[in-house]
Amino acid sequence: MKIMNVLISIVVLILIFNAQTFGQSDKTDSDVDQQKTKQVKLKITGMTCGGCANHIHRALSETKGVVDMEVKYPGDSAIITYKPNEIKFEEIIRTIEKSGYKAKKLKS
Ligand SMILES: [Cu+2]
Repeated sequence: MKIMNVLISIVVLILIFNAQTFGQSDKTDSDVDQQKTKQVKLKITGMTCGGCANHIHRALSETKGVVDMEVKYPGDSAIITYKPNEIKFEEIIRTIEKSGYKAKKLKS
């Protein structure tokens, strides 16, 4: 029974240690937030209702490196703010295509 207690303490210690390292990496993430972002305008095709816009919005908001997004329906366009050091423009396009729509860059 004593061994069980020791084991549990070790597991708890490991958990606390991991939580702290995660906390630290969060800090460095917010440092990255200070870095410059890029904004791109996209023409999106294939949206047929507001739900489609929500669908794309959700896919993008779950994508690392995408800071802000505005998907317009009607209007069939999107304005994406992203961190070029975390995500490539092509990956954003691919994310939208994976959701079932087509996207291409609009001249700004
Ligand atoms: Cu729809």
